Amino acid sequence: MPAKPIKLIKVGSRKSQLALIQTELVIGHLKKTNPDTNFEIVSMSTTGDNNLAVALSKIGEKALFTKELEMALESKEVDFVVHSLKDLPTSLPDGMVIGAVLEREDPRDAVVLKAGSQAASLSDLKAGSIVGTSSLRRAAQLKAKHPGLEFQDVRGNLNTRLRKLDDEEGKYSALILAAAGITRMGWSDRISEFLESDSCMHAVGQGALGVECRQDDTDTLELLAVLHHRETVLATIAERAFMKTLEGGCSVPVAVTSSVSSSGVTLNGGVWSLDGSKSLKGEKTTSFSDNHSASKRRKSDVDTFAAIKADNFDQDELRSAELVGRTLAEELLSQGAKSILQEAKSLNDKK
Ligand code: DPM
Repeated sequence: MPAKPIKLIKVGSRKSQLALIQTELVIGHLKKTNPDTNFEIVSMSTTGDNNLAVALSKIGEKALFTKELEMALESKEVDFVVHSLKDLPTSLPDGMVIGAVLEREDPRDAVVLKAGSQAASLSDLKAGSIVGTSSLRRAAQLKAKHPGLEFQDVRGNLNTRLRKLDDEEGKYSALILAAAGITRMGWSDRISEFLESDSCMHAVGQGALGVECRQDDTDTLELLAVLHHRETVLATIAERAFMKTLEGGCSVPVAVTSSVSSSGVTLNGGVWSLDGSKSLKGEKTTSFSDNHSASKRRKSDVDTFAAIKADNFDQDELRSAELVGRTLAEELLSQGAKSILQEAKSLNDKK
């Protein structure tokens, strides 16, 4: 009997160790249910990887870590691409969708101290200590909480950053990083403190993996759909709808936390000025039983929510999640969020 033909799927990934670990993780899940399929990783560098000297928030391109990979998708060089969901803009290029959002790791930010540090947390650091982060979101929130500390850019992939931190001659006393990335690298023993939402809310989508593919590639969408994690999908749709309505990107301080219960989605979100002195925060809950008629769209449009396509879940629930994000953003905009964000944007451009 002739052997069953082996199907080959090509998977795009950035070249960093973390990106490759995340890509292997997704492939590992898919291999379990698709034993007759081979997966080949096609890795490439992106604009974000190639501009390490320039502050992340100043490269000025939203698709910083995704553009080259999306071109490979478009030309069918690859069938899907694995990303950290927080690096995926809330609007994708025409024809692209997020076909899977995997169960979220701990979404919190974490403090990593210089090797051998006597401190146990940010509060223990001496006034004037330098904390490395290129995230305006982290710096803005933490400046307000720790006025004695100095926040400075640090670039490079996680391996480079840890090396810069531990360098005895180096200037950094601590780094703020996503717990999820540190954990996936196997370095969770380096985490000294987890930041709770009262000191630093996390980024939109943080801790979740998103898989991008072509919207019309029904075979790949079907392959990926089993990876979708319902609660993570609902939470990240709410967060991404919030960001999208605020028109935020990585050049403005926007942060969230969210939770999903059996009855609905709750979103906390805020915007900050760059120095953290001004902020607007709010909380909103929507119930799955709410009547969605007001936001009903034509059937043909109903299938993506902040670029996430999850046909295997109740679309009314996804609509609820999108609504909570949009409504909270509209509420903050009506209270003056726009001027805080515009000021942050223009100050950051001038820096
Ligand atoms: C985005 C930000 C950062 C990354 C901005 C932010 C952090 C940049 C920095 C949008 N992407 O969070 O406010 O600290 O200098 C990134 C990391 C991960 C995905 C690393 C990290 C791993 C965690 C995950 C970089 N993208 O945040 O420590 O998968 O969610």
